[in-house]
Amino acid sequence: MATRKPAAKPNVSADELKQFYRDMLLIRRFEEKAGQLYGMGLIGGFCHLYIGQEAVVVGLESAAEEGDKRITTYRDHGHMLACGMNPDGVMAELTGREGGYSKGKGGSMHMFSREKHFYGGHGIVGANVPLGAGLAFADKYLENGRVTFTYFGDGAANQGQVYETFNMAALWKLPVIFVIENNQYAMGTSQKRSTSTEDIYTRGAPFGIPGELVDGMDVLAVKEAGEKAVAHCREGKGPYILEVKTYRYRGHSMSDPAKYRTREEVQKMRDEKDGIEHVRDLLISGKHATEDDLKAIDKEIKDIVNQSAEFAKESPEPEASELWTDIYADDIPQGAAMEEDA
Ligand SMILES: Cc1ncc(C[n+]2csc(CCOP(=O)(O)OP(=O)(O)O)c2C)c(N)n1
Ligand SMILES: [Mg+2]
Repeated sequence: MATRKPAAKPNVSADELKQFYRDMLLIRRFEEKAGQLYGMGLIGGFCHLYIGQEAVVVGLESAAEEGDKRITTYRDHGHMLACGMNPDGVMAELTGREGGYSKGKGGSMHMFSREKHFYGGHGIVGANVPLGAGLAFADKYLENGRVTFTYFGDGAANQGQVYETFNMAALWKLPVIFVIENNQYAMGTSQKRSTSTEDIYTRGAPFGIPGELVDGMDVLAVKEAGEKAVAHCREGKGPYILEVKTYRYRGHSMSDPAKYRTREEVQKMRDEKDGIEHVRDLLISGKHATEDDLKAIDKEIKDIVNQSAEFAKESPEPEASELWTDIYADDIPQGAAMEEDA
C-alpha cells in the first residue's frame, strides 16, 4: 500500500467506518466463495463477480433510507448483500436450490426481494434502466418521498433506451438516481474503444439532468455524492446522474480469460486504490480500531460466508412443481385468471 495517497479525513463516525469495512468485506468474501463454488461445479450458468467495486454500493446504500428502491444488472450479488438480503438465500440461489431467493429458479442474475425493495438482477444490458424510471414513476404517483437507485454499466450507457429514459425521467421529474458504475470495461471492450467521450456523467445535460463524477474506490466520496443526489430527488427536483469510477478485479464473468488487459493493470489498482484497504487504513491510522478488532471482524464475516455456502450446498433442489409458481405477481393459481375472464 506504499503508493496510496494519504487517507482523507473521514466525515463519518468510527462506528460507521467499521460498518463500511464489514459490509465491503462481506461482499468480497462472499464473491470469493461464489467463485470457489463455481469452480467446483456447484454454480451453473452465468456468474458475474463484483470484486473491486464494493465501495460503490456500500457508499450509496449508506445514503438510502427505508423504503428506497434499487434495481441493477447481472453483476448483482453485492447490491443484494448491501441492502440487507440474507447471504444464505443469495448463495442458495446461486447453487439453484430451494432455499434461494427465487427458489432456485433464477440463479445469479434473477433474484428479487420485495421486503428489501430490491427489484433485480437483470440480464439484458440497459433494460433495467427504464424499469428503474418506472419504479420512480410509481413513487412519484404515490407521493411517498421514495427514491430509486438505478445501477448500470459504462457499456450500457451507450444504449438508446438509456436516453429515452433520461428524457422521460427529466420531463416528469422522477425521483431516480442513475448510477453509472464505470468499471472501465464492457466485457472485453475498454471504455476508450467503445465510448466517444470520456465523461459519461455529462450525458444528462441535453435533458437538464445534473451529473457528477465520483471516485468509486472511496466509500466516503460515494456516500457524500449519494447523499447529495438523494436530497436532490427528495426535494422533487427530478433525476440525478452519478458516474462512479470503479474497477472490477475479476473477469467479466467466470468464463472470461481477461486477455484484453494486463495483470499489471489489475495489480496496480489493487495496490493503489482498493476500497477496502482504504477504510482499513482510515480505521488504523485514526486509531478507531486495532489490528485485533479488524481480525475479529474478518472472522465474523468468514463465518457468515462459510455458513451461507453450507446452506447453499445442503438446501435441496427445487421440486418440478415449482415450475408453475411465481408466474404472476400475486401467485394466482393456475387457470384462475382464465376462469375469471370466461
Ligand atoms: C442487450 C444486450 N446486449 C448484449 C449483451 C451481452 N453483454 C452482457 S454484459 C455486456 C457488457 C456490459 O458492460 P457494462 O455495461 O460496462 O457492465 P459491466 O459488465 O462492466 O458491469 C454485454 C455486451 C446483453 N446481455 N444484452
Ligand atoms: Mg463496465
